[in-house]
Amino acid sequence: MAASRTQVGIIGAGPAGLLLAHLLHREDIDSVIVERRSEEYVVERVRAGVLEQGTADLMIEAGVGERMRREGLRHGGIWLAFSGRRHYIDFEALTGRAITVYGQNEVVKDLIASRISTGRPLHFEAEDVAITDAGTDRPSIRYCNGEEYEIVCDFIAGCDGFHGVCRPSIPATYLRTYDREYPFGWLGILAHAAPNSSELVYALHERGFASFSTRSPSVTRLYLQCEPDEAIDSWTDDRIWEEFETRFECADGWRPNRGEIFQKGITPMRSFVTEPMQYGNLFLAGDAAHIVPATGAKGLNLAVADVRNLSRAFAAFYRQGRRDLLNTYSDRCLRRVWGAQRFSWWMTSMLHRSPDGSEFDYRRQIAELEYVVSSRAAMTSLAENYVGLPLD
Ligand code: RFL
Ligand code: PHB
Repeated sequence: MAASRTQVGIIGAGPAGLLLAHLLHREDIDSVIVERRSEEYVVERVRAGVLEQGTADLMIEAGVGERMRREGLRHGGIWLAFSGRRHYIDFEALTGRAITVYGQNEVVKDLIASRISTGRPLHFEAEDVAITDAGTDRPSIRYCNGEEYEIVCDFIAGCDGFHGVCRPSIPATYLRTYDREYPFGWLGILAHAAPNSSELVYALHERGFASFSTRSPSVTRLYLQCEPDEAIDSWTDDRIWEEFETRFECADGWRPNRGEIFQKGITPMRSFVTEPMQYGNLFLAGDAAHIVPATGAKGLNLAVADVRNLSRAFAAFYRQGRRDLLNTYSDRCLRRVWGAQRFSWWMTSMLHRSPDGSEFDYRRQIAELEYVVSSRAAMTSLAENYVGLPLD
């Protein structure tokens, strides 16, 4: 077995693992990233698109925001559509802040390029990744890639998403988990169609939720509420477009431009939190520790907030021998995580039709939307959560 040492072993090359590695590099702290999938798979995986202002600012400050600044689309608000009308929620006027629409796969591409330019290790296609001595002060990562490898670490950062190995490496008796599955999913598509709304649209219709987003001046991203375990083949392109046109139906005549659908996938919706986000010298970050339903656009942003905290805690440890930020890492992250959980649950409940919901529930949801678009206080509450709660 080939053995090596590092300061921080990072499992997972999603946004959490890659950004953590970058922030540690800037503090001159060694790390090794071990990723199960190929580079191509990681870069092409289609996911999030909305960056909170704090996320975009952090990427710029950390020197990995140049392309995002050029190509990302700054949005000053969103539309809420229901009962045949669209209402604009003006984030900039209400909070002085905005969001940036820039695909998660572009963020990952930029972070991989930056990692490679540092010459620091990033191993793709690692098989049988496992942690040994998880609860000790010398945990190690083992994996195979033709040969067997062991990396002995001071710390391990578990950035391996919801289905990774890090969370299951912690004794179940040590963790408490909170879980909620929603009785619906999202069918997401990418289409070669010029986006024809300058801002995102979130719609509630009698037939369920639909939303409109963008990726570039020629690519539209759209989502549709569907059954969580529906077969994607039952959704032909024509059926998808007809469903969008029905659910977005509006007195002002707006409907998304049609175009060739070149990617589609179904995502389940769930809320999940693990407490604490630490076991000995193993720290969980991002989706490895928590999942939010995508309606609040918070998952990637929470992952970024976690690794910002974690990199600062490692820097305090290596520079000043302080453990206090490591000891409080979990509590500090969880405060913000629960804030985002509440907001994501609220947006999801307000904007979807539940199969076990009644007509009363639908009318109550419409009344809630009416309130949100007519009260400055309610609008501000949505806006300040959507652009991102304070990072500290
Ligand atoms: P990731 O991105 O899942 O990365 C984890 C990485 O770990 C690897 N891995 C392993 N590596 C080694 N050994 C193992 N045993 C491993 N097991 C797994 C995986 O291959 C992967 O590369 O987690 P991370 O870094 O925490 O990032 C989280 C975000 O990806 C996620 O929260 C967001 O995509 C959620 N999300 C959204 N978040 C937003 O902030 N704004 C949005 O607009 C937004 N929209 C979305 C979303 C997620 C969606 N889907 C598909 C779930 C829209 C959708 C449709
Ligand atoms: C996206 O652009 O992918 C997107 C937009 C809004 C959401 C989730 C995802 O709530």
